[in-house]
Amino acid sequence: MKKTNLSDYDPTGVPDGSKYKIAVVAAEWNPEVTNALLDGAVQTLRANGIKEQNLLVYHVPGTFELSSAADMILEHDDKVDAVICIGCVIQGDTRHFEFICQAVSQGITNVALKHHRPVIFSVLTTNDMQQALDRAGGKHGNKGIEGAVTALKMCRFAENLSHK
Ligand code: DLZ
Repeated sequence: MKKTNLSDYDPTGVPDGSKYKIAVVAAEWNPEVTNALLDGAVQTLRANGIKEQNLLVYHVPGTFELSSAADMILEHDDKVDAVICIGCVIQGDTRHFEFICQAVSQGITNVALKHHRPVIFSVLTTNDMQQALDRAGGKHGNKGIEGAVTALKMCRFAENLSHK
C-alpha cells in the first residue's frame, strides 16, 4: 500500500476507540511540529470515540526520552492499551541526529516487546524543518493522525488475540 498523505485513512476501517485507554507522549523539541502532531493524534482519537478519561497526554524534553517515558507509563498503569510517541528530529551538522533516531526507534521497539502492548512511532526524522512541517499538517498530511489510527488498529489486534 503506497501512501502519499499521512492523514489519509478509511474511517470505516478504524476501530471504535470508546473501549481503549491510550497515552500520547510528545517531545518538546521542535514544538511547532510536535504540537501539530499531538493535535492531530488527539483529534483523531476523539473523532473515533475515545473517552476523555481514557486519553492521557504527557510531555517529555526530547525525542530521546520517548521510549523511557513509554516504559514508565506502561509500568505504572496496566490499563493503558497503547502509547503513541510523538517527536521530531531534524538533521543537523553533528551526528546527534543518528544517535537519537537509532535510540528512539530501537527503544520504542524494546518497550513494546517488553510490555506486550503497542507503542507507536509517530516520530518525524527529516533533513530540514520544511520536510517536518509538510508532515505535521502540511502537504503530506499529519503523522500524528497516522499514529492515532495505527494505535486503534493495534489495540483491536491485541483484543482479537485475547478472544481466541
Ligand atoms: C539534543 C537534541 C538535538 C541536537 N536535536 C533534537 C531534535 O532534533 N529533536 C528532539 O526531539 N530532540 C533533540 N535533542 C534532545 C534529545 O532528544 C534529548 O532530549 C537530549 O539529548 C537529553 O537526553
